[in-house]
Amino acid sequence: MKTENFPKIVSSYNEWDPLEEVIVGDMFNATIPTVEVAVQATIPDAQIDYFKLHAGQQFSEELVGRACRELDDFSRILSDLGIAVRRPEKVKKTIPYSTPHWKMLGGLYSAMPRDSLLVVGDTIIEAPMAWRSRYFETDAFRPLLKEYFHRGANWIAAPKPQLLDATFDKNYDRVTPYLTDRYAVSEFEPTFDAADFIRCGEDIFVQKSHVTNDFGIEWVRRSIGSKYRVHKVDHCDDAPMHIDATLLPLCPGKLMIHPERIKNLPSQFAEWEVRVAPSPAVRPGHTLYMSSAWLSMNVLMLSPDTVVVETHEAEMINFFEKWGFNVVPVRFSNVIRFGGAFHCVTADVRRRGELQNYF
Ligand code: DAV
Repeated sequence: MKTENFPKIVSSYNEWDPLEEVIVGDMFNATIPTVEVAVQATIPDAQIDYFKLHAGQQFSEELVGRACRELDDFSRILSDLGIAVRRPEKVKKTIPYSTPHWKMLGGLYSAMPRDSLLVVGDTIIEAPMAWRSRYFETDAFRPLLKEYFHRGANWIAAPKPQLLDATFDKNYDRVTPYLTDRYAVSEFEPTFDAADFIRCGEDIFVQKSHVTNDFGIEWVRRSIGSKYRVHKVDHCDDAPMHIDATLLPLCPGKLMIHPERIKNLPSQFAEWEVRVAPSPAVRPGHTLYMSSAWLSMNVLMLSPDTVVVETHEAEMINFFEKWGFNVVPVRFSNVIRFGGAFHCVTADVRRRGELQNYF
């Protein structure tokens, strides 16, 4: 099939060019994941017993419903701004499944396409995710992926991982994995979550984490080719999973970082203005099932000067306004309970702009 004459349907090289089309996830039937090594390593300790007791059941109907409504509202806000919003198919997650080697009581959700889909230029890569409960997570996005392929995009999936016991290191370092190099995933086979990568044109930054190994990073490096340089970020996160609450390039020349998770700033950013994110709002009783409160940093750039921030994060809103950005505040408390905010729940399909070198 000849594809050269298609107008580019998928085209996104960085985190900030004007957003034209985006996939927004869905919390439909969000299900409590089965606790295994890479889950235990990354969810808050306080949630482990609850997850063990209820794995395979849907999370509270009430909370899931509220999160679904927030995602619908967010989608409407983006549509009203002229952005094409695409949503996944509603796929049930409470269905048990198995491979020849293991059984899961159910899946997780289709809420966070940033985790499962890596968009690099005109290519969408399905990530080989390390949580067994996320094994079929891209199914809900397949109708969209097939459509984008028919309209000229490249669509590839990383080698399907086996996720055997050998894929994991149950003696992973719970305190300083970045010093000992003992993460919850071993180097048995390539695994990564797309959200451990962050794109700045020709330069792509990645963190090794409890779901992303060197094998996975090397697979991405070779697959995307010599137009890109992939840099491993020297972090000091005690439970790393996803770079997008750690290091966020906002537009050319402006970088937001977490106050404690960056050990050595990548040298590429030496000339950039780097500001440390303010602490998240304190919100008693706001149970976070899968993350820390630093999802406050998990913002989405709509263009180089406009950012979506959670309504309750007053300090963060102030931080962005003082730095010269326009802020679009959006209510998202209920989505955030499930481990992601605006960057996580989206996958940029198309941003206006070309491949550039920003350093
Ligand atoms: O702070 O728990 C969340 C990253 C979500 N993609 C954290 C990291």
